[in-house]
Amino acid sequence: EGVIPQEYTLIKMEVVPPFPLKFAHLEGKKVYLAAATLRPETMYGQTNAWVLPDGKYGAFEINEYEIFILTERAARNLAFQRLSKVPEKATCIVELTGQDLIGLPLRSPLSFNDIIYCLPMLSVLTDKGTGIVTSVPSDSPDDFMALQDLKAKAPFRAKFGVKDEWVLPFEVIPIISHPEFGDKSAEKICTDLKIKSQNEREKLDAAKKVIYKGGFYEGTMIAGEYAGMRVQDAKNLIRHKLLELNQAVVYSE
Ligand code: A2H
Repeated sequence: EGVIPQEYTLIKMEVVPPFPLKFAHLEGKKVYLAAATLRPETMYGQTNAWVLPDGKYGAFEINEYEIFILTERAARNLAFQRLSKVPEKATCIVELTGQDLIGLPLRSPLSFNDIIYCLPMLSVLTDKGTGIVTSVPSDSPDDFMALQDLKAKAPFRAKFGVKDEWVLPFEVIPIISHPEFGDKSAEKICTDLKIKSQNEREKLDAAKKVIYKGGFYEGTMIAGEYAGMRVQDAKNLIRHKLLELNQAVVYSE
């Protein structure tokens, strides 16, 4: 854990009913995967959600009618940020693994794709954020390489029970244009750095630094309501709109 608190936006990715057997009894409630992001302005380009297959997750009561799926650690932090049914106490209704979540159909705010799916990524950390990540392969090298791995490697899909139709139809959606890297900046830098898979941690960290800075300071929105606006100006407008519409909540750790 860092010394400087990190403020994330938690995107409420709604699990589309009918629910799987493990939490079928939650039918009638709104169940969300709560994905932690620092880039709310990229939500137009979501193609899937990521979980760690071996990770431990739970379904936690946020209030009378809303359930968040995330790590217990994140649920406890949320409870102390006034987001729990029982004040200052995280109540887990169902214990889940990442594998249980793979294949869930999701409806996520701002996403151009109406339905997206929950998929495995091996670099998801369960001691950071919520352990749920929303995937924007146009602008995140990690997301791009993890999606690429699943698309290119049928045995990798099979290992985690991932169906072709959860992955293959989903293309990179250009949402931000960058003077140096174009409108699929993550793909461009992964190609430039000759990154071969999601396991090349050092190269991906280098890629991430370049993209994160570039996209934020020099990028222009080319999709959505704020197309034409600089990313640094659009970011807070989009964030506030998501919060105002209750499609996202603030989370710090
Ligand atoms: B970002 P920081 Cl488009 N494990 O959101 C691994 N990665 C995680 C995570 C976890 N438990 N929780 C959050 N993240 C990711 C969008 C995005 C992100 C784009 C570009 C860059 C980027 C879409 N994925 O992050 O270590 C989330 O991915 C680059 C840093 O707290 C979150 O924002 O700085 C970011 O890492 C938070 O990482």
